[in-house]
Amino acid sequence: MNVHAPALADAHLPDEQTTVFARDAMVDLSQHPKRLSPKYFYDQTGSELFEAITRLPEYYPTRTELSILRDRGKEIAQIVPPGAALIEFGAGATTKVRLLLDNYEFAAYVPVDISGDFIKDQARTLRRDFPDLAVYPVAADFTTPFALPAEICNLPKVGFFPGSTIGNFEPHEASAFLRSARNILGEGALMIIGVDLEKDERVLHEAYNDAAGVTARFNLNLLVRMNRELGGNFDLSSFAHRAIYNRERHRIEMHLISKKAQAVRMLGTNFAFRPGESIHTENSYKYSLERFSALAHGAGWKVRKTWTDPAHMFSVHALFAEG
Ligand code: AVI
Repeated sequence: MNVHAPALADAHLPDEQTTVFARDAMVDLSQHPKRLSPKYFYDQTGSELFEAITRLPEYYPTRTELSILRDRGKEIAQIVPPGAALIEFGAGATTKVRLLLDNYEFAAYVPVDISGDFIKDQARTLRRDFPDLAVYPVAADFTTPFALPAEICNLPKVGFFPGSTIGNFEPHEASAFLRSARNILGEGALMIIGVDLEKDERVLHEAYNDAAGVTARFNLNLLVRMNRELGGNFDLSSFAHRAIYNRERHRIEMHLISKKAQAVRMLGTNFAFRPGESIHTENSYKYSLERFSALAHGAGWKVRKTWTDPAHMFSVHALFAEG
């Protein structure tokens, strides 16, 4: 029996996803130190807040990656084999993939995302704008093995994983993802991947502690979600957003810090917080070109080409799956 069933019924969303969220939250908030998975940032509000983050003056990754894809689009297109299928791992706004589709005639586009509805909508607009492009959406968790559509099995494959989403994986998870992507795409495939770079710590600090407080709202939205979906009673004014750069581990860490001693009740359980105690909500790893290249090599990829912006803020790599 699900012991949390009454609390979940109160939360009015007793579906399978909520049950998984409930289980993860219960386990992760019982750890020392407490933590929550960053995958739970992205409900409707969280996705909108993330889109707002990408437009912030302090948040350089999105516009820098876009500038690289725009400026180097032709060079990227030159190494793409003719008639290839473009497979995007996780599909957000279509802005980035359009830059590749504009520069090169791919035969097919395969967006892979857990949210089937989202990619179906996306497929509809891309089919309208690129009438010659075959679009085959795949609803799957791209971090685990999935099958590519049979229609593209004979086409050359180009993976696409922009946004430095790989930075939100622990290094061993990043390596496992690259290895799995290589298995899925197969020998001879290319992979275009965006990776955020190490840089001046003040720049990193500001990017994750923006003056308008959008990143703080994005972080605190996890508590809003637990209150709404899991019947929690987190008092938002009693937690503060904190993002720090951990130099030894090359990562920005996001935390929610309890401003006082307090007890929070959720799913029939009390969670005690000490003043200053943290819930660790996200890591965003920053790579040097050398460390990323070593990671890719270890997962069976060869770095064929790397592009950065003039200020070396962000990098885009073309990886090749050698036999
Ligand atoms: C999605 N991901 C690459 C973002 C990042 O920069 O790590 C998520 C984010 N967290 C805070 N701001 C943006």
